[in-house]
Amino acid sequence: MSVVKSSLSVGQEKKLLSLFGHVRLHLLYKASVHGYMNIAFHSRCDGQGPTVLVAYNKAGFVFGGYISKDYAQTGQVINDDKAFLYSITDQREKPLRVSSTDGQYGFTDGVYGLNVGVMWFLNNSTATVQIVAGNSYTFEAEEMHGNDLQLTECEVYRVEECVGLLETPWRKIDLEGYGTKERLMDYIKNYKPEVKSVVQVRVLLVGPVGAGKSSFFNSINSVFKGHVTGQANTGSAGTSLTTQFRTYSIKAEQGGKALPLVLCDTMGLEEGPGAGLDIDDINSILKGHVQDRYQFNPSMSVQTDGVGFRKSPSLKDTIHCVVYVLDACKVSLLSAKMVDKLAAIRKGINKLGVAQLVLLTKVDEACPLVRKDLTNIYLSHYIERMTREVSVCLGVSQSCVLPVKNYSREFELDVHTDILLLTAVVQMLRYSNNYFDDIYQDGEQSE
Ligand SMILES: Nc1nc2c(ncn2[C@@H]2O[C@H](COP(=O)(O)OP(=O)(O)O)[C@@H](O)[C@H]2O)c(=O)[nH]1
Ligand SMILES: [Mg+2]
Repeated sequence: MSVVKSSLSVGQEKKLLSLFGHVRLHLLYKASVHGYMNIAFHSRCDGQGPTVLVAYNKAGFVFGGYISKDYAQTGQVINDDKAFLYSITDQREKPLRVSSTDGQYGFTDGVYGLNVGVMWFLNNSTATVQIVAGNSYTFEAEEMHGNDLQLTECEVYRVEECVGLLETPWRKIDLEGYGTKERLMDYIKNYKPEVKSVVQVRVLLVGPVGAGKSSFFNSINSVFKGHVTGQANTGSAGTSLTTQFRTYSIKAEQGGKALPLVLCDTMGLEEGPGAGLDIDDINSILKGHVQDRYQFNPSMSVQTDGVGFRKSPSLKDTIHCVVYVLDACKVSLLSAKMVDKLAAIRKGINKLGVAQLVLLTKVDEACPLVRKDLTNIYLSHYIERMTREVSVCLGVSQSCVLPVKNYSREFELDVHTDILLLTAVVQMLRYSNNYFDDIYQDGEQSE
């Protein structure tokens, strides 16, 4: 997935946020990525509730409008007493904020961009802001945009109220104390696959670059090591840091027995054809053809005569559970191409009957209440909504979505982080058992 990032500087974001109460901004649309096209704009922004449009020009102005009502392409004038226009520049300490002249008018809900009467963004799918005579909002052009109507970028963010926490948790799990952590660790250590020929469950982690696949392995390894370690390379480069297929065993304790679990880390999924992991690569991995340290070639599928290709894999070499790894902050930004790619992968996996789960990472970055206290995770409206969005987007049930926080900058373990990570592993083992049950029932078990 190309990572869609906000163009707001820290200072600009701070000024923009100062126009609202306690909110967070969620990037929905970015012209340089999705195009200055009305279709792209509306497919991402319609029906999203309160949004703010953020336009940038060469003169250094960041300006646009907030509306509290949906874009819906009704062609109607929408009354919105909360709507306002704003402008931010380095020269001004405080943003300029302009409410509509009559205190009622919000915008005209047409097919092109944001139309606030006097200014029309994305009119005719262009980067030029159209100025229309009128007095729906009154301001000095020089103050609003420095008379520069040619946009260098245009973004729309959903404005989300950070309302408190849910009264009852959306999922019940015991996050309290070391007893829970010990119990989960014991379950994992003592787990035995239902099929005798398999000693270790092989879990494949797939997802966009930067979603936290390598970090998840490092985090699980850390929990069992007793301190934070970083065996697999992690980072924030735009393209895959991991170009090898790696299979990681984890020791239950220093020098001890390996856990009944192998985490398989791959190159990231990327949008375009011929980039990142493709569907044929995944099929080869699923069927057990790809060995540890196989070197992927991002522009070529797995070669059947290549080094590291296993010609006749058995059940123990195949993948028993596929885990889609997605960044909770980017769920709404998954491109249509990425969603299609995931759907195609899922279709192939459905045929094989392999267990499928979703790991939702970076919950700490996605919700400030969770960042403050990880035990808020099952009380967070936002995380609950993200798990729902992911389940709809991938076509899996919500119970298959496992929110976690990986270790990324800490030195020391934290018991709540551990419990979430271990809970995810336990689910992977349980789902793998379902898969083995199916195989067993199909009479394919040889021993
Ligand atoms: N805050 C936070 N950062 C994370 C989390 N998981 C991963 N990261 C960071 O995200 C970046 C990409 O992670 P990485 O594991 O390399 O992604 P991969 O490409 O899927 O293997 C790294 O800088 C990690 O430290 C998480 O749960 N919380
Ligand atoms: Mg990686």
